Amino acid sequence: MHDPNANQPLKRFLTPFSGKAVQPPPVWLMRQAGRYLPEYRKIRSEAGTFLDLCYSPKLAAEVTLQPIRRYGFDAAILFSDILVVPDALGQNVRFAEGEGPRLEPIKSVDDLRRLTLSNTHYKFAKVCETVALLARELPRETALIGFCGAPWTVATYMAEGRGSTDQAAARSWAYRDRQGFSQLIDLLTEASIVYLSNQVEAGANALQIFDSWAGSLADDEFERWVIAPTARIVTEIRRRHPKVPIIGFPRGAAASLQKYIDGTNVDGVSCDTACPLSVMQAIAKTGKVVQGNLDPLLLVAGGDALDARAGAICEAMAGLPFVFNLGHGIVPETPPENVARLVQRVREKGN
Ligand code: 1CP
Repeated sequence: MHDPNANQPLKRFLTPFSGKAVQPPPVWLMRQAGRYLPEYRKIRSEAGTFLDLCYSPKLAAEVTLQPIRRYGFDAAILFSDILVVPDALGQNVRFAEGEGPRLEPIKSVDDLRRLTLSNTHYKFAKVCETVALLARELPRETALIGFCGAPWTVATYMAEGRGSTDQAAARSWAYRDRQGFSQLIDLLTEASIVYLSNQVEAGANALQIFDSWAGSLADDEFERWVIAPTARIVTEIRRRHPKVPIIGFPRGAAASLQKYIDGTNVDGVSCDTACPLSVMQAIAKTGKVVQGNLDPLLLVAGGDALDARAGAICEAMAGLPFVFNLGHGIVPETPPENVARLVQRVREKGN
């Protein structure tokens, strides 16, 4: 008998990237591994520092698998962090308990001299050991997403020395000394190409480039520091690995989304919570995959409001190449049972 699913890839997450809709849509959530899960907190408290956890393949693989076991997401995202790249390049990076990342700030080209691509080998290899373990251990139907931070977003942390609300240190450096700042961006671009290629070679099925602070730049600066380096990463990865889908997440840049897609040639975009559903529909109708965009705080609130919005997103995107996700990462206050409720809702509603 003819099986209508015979030509579907085994991993449902990958189907929208061939331009086809899947019903119900594949679902995974940014930061699906993390502090909202008690089993994560247990391993985190036993693992030493946060970066120790990122460089311990067995433990990092285990925390990647935890949300897959609980919820059966269609994709797992490698457990690591975007700040592994500056750490591997040689910048001093640490995660202060309850305060977020702290880095010894890079202020000028002189400070850049301490960072080199040849430093990265050992630490990138540790992360890729995690990828290889996951490629073996994940269920066959679950895709594995590798990732990096986009050069602009990683540079904001490197220049500021910590997370910031306005990315002032990086924006000012870029205005003051365009050439010097572009050396930092170029270094990060090259490191990201190596890092992502290594992840694919170790077994990642798709890649996501997190540009969490893309929304803080003026138009021309956005082209220079967000679009151009991302385009170069996409070109280089595609040349080496033409079949691996690449998703961009230019958070806060809904108004420039089409320009981002045209300029970078990514296979899909992750949309933040503020992105209108009409914009997501228009992009998906061009054949690009759209991912998004439930408010993570609605996942904390739960209840009927959660069901209603999840349903509305699924309805708006039905029949289009779409992956259900949040508009940003899960927050630690999220009740784990609300995540179960959401996955159930997407799978019922999207059917
Ligand atoms: O102690 C802890 O457990 C720290 C919490 C934590 C976790 C769970 C951090 C510190 N990073 C992570 C994991 C992480 N970070 C993943 C793993 C996979 C998953 O999603 O499950 C990913 C993809 C990231 C990406 C990341 N790190 C981004 C991009 C996405 C986003 O949230 O915007 C950014 C900006 C970071 C930096 C970072 N790392 C950690 C924190 C608290 C932050 C944000 C700092 C800030 O507020 O600016």
